[in-house]
Amino acid sequence: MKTSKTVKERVSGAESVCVLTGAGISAESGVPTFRGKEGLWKKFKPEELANVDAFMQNPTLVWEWYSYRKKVISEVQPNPGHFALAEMQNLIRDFTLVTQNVDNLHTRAGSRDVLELHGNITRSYCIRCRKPASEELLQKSEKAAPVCDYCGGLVRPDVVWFGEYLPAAAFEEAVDAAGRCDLFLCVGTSGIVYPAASIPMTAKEHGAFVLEINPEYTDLSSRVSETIIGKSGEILPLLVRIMKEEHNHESA
Ligand code: BJW
Ligand code: ZN
Repeated sequence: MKTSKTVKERVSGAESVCVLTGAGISAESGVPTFRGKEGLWKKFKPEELANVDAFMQNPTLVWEWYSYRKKVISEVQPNPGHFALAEMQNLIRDFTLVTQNVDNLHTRAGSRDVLELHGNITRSYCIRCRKPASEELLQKSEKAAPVCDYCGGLVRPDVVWFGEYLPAAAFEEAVDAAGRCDLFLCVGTSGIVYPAASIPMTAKEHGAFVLEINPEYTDLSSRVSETIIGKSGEILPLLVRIMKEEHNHESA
């Protein structure tokens, strides 16, 4: 890994770390990202499918799309990038993991208290009474959006679509953590979807070292402290190794 002395110093000396992940961290597990060459949304623009109007106009199309993605996600495993972040949580006194991903892979890798800004595809709820849909109802509804057992309303995936507010408590906690961390990691996100993309800048404005990890430069690259060009499944384990060395020094 080609890193500057500053990166090593900032990583090894970090006492409060906040991480923002995007679809790129799950790419090495086999979950397609949204945008770009291999992007999930080559045929449809994200804005066209991931909004409530699209769902109301064609619930079957949108539901089928989410059923397909749920199936993909259920068949893959967390990768070394997810596991490295789970390990990092045990090394750092004040650690916050914020994700835009809906795939549940951080939790499956052992991360605790993950702040899920865009929801979680494994859950669904009724648009009328807001009650969560039972596993039994979801099991038998692969093709068409089911109706709620309680009120007959349409059931939708528990994710955040364009034009919808992010879960307020999770977003506030993420902004707080960004404001107090000394190291902020921005991992596998194109940085074009707001308000999530504003969180690294909050960290920077409060004096954190903002380190981006991505195989390509992004909309955020010119505004972060440094970018490491590389895959998260390769770079994050190296950062954990640097943190562990520091840990061993301290306890020696
Ligand atoms: C690797 C890799 C490897 C590859 N290792 N990396 C301010 C300014 C402008 C616009 C707005 C603004 N505020 C709000 C907006 C509007 C809108 C928005 O941001 N639009 C932009 C597109 C311009 N935002 C919203 O509507 C948000 N809500 C909101 O603001 O509420 C307030 C409000 C209410 C009412 C009216 C108006 C405002 C909600 C946004 C919800 C986003 N939802 C989605 C879908 C979730 C459900 C689902 O999964 O289907 O979330 S869209 C999609 O994009 C998904 C993702 O979480 C999100 C971000 O994508 P991400 O993760 O960055 O993925 P990619 O594919 O873009 O990038 C992958 C990266 O990985 C690439 O860089 C690769 O290089 C890299 N990579 N392999 C590491 N191995
Ligand atoms: Zn209902």
